[in-house]
Amino acid sequence: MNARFRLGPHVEEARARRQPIVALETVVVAFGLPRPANLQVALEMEGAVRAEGAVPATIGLLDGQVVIGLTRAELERFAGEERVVKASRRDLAIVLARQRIGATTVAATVWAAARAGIPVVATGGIGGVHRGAPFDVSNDLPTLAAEPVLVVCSGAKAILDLRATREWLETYGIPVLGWGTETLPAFYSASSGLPVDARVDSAEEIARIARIHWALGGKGILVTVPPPAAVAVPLDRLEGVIQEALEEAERHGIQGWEVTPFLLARVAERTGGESIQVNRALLVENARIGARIARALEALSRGQ
Ligand code: PSU
Ligand code: MN
Repeated sequence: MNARFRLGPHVEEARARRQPIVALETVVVAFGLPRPANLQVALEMEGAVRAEGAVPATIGLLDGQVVIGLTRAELERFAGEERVVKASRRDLAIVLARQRIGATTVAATVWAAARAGIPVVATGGIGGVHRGAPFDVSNDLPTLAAEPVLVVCSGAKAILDLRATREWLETYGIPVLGWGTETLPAFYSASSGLPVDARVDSAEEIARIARIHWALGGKGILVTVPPPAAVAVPLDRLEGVIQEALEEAERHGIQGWEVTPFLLARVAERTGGESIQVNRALLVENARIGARIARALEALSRGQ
């Protein structure tokens, strides 16, 4: 790592003590959730990581540096009124050169975590292949194919073409594991009906698979966790809402990086905030499971 990177004090300390670390992204904070829930959820995710004995490293771009482990005061800037740029990998140099505040997507977060030697990232739903636009593929996918990082998520966002996204992962050799499930979760819903590559039932088993995958030169791994049953919404109940949101995006000519935040906000509006409740719950749960996996990986590398 060079001067373009800065470790937060808690992450610096965690590294010195060889504590497990979980990286968290900031696009979900700045663009994925409304204020003030966004800051609360970000802090709850960090708390969930700590409660499982790991250290959170929330990543973002500030003052021309990639910050790995934002302090609370820094994190508040991503959640507040200041202008924040959505930064995927193509934006990194531009945002850093201009010293803007850049929230990192899953792609940019995975990329940064790989540079910092952090093997686990937790998020809500990854980006993927958009419906009706097979050329609109989130950079989350090729970055997962390029970096040896394990991402804990609830599948890809339900606004996407999940079948095409699932195929893409297969084509690029990214193992898709199901946490206590045989089918890929669909973000707000427990199941998309599409198969995962293997059901896994413990963090230790995931750590063993990940270690071998990386020893073989493999790159990204997805661990997919169904949203907590108490808040999950059946897939067919959301389909109409998603269709309406997609039509609205089309009518407004929404394109590029704005598509995902626009669709998420419309789904939230049309479900009367129900989708936000699911999103919140699954983000915190995924952070918690990410911490357990990070701990199991650390134990394996210590030979325990
Ligand atoms: N998970 C959530 N909400 C989000 C995201 C993930 O629960 O808003 C963000 C991630 O940062 C992901 C991005 O990388 O959505 C995908 O954006 P795009 O489709 O433009 O690549
Ligand atoms: Mn896109």
